[in-house]
Amino acid sequence: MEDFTNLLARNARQIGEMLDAKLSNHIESGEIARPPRLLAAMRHGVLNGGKRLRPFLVIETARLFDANIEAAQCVGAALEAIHCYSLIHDDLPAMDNDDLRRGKPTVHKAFDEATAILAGDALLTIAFDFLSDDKLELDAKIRLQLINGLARSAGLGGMVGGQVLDLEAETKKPDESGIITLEAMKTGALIRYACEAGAILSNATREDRERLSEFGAAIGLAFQLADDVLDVTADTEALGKTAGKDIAANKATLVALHGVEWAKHQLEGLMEQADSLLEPFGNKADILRATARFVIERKN
Ligand code: GRG
Repeated sequence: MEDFTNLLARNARQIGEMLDAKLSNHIESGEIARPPRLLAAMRHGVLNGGKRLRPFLVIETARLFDANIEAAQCVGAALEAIHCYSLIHDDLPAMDNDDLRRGKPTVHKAFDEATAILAGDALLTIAFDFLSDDKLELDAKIRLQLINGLARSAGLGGMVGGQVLDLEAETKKPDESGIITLEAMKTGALIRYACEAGAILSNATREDRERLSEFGAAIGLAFQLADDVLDVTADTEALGKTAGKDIAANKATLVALHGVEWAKHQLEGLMEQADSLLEPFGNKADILRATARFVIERKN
């Protein structure tokens, strides 16, 4: 297998190119004008060196079923647009109030707060533009399932709902199951969707779809747990965002509750769970296994 880091970097380049093309100053049919400052803020929030892990998961789960990779890349780009919007909004003074993202000034610092809010809004809508565009060749029923799945994982009962629970947790500490729910929603929902989307667009069986959704849930939880560990153990330069914020804010995380060693043990348990869910796919799932390992061991 090609070195995992190279694979991830190549995917990041390809997804970056798709997003770059979508965020050009070319006016698409149905649009009236593309205001340059808004477009520049969207580009700042998107084309700034993310890992593009969520699109990678869509593509690699789709590969299990020999699906059309161009369609998977398009679904991945839509998902990445939503992920980038969530980061722009999360960094705002009303939420995490952060100056640094991916090692660069956050969108509201480089532009202003109103522009950052609107750049996030327009990235959310552009995700649905990607998925509904007829340049994306997909069976209508599959397309609707993809759109519906994305809306539900990103919205009220998914990422946005999780962010609200996270904000509420600042004043009323949740118990362990509350923390797991909020993390499964805030961070886990999009990662889970990424894995399920690969199966949906491949028209996989219900069983395979559920299996990949469970795989996504396991690595989504691992992703957040690793993030909480990094907040304690890494420095700001390595992270590309402010380290130590959870402790400073006395935030309720599983790491705050049980400690770093417990979290590392849990991460290994989640890796085993991910491995066993991938078993029926044999060698075809090697890249997904490596992705789970990467999530657990990541340094930023
Ligand atoms: C504001 C609606 C709204 C939602 C925000 C995603 C999120 C919900 C908040 C982000 C808070 C945070 C830093 C959570 C930790 C997990 C996470 C999403 C890390 C960033 O994702 P990566 O590592 O980032 O995939 P890159 O930069 O590689 O894209």
